[in-house]
Amino acid sequence: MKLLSGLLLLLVPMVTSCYKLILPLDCSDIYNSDGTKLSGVYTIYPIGATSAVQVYCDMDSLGGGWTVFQRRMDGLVNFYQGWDQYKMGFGTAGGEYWLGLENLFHLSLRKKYELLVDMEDFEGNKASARYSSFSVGPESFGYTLHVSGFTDGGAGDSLSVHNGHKFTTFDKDQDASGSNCARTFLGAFWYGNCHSTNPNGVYRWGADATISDVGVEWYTWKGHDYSLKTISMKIRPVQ
Ligand SMILES: [Ca+2]
Repeated sequence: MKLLSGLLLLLVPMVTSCYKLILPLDCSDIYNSDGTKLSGVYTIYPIGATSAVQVYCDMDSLGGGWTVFQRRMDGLVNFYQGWDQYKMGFGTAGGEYWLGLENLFHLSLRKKYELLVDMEDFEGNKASARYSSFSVGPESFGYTLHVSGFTDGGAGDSLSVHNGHKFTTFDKDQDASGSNCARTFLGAFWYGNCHSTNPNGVYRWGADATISDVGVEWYTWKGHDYSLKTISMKIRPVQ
């Protein structure tokens, strides 16, 4: 027993120091290994050592450790982008951005994730929607969305109807509509025929019934005429 406890005394610090050398796959790895647990921009490695990408980590909501993969907040980034941009990601981690479908696919391969969608209107109200399971399939299957297990945080469920759909951009139509939903509603998403939420739509400052359906929308909270002030989609490994 003395030998065993001696070995453990040697091994525990070694294992702990090695752990810090492992590149973080997502924000939960950073949350679990880093002493500081502040929300902000961090570097993660979703596809290995050469895949460094900056993301915003939400270390506050519901215990923290969330990797934000989509974020709208001020309209400074144009989200009407094509397939290559949605595949590889665009924008800036300190502001508005899309992490990229290829990164989401690789994260989905490595861990089981839950999803949190946080949103805010221009009157200061906040709401959220949580899903106990989230993953994205490979490009060969159109980066199909798999989402289930809704829990209401006041926003209602506008995403479950998008479950099982492929991703569509203005230059790649994989939706369930006769037209191209990305072109019609000026966004890019896992459109069906066409949407209950359009988080990558046009940033257009609140309510306007004259340009319905094209805004940054979450139908079950604010309808199709209201474009949100902020929305962010974030994932965390299931415990
Ligand atoms: Ca179509």
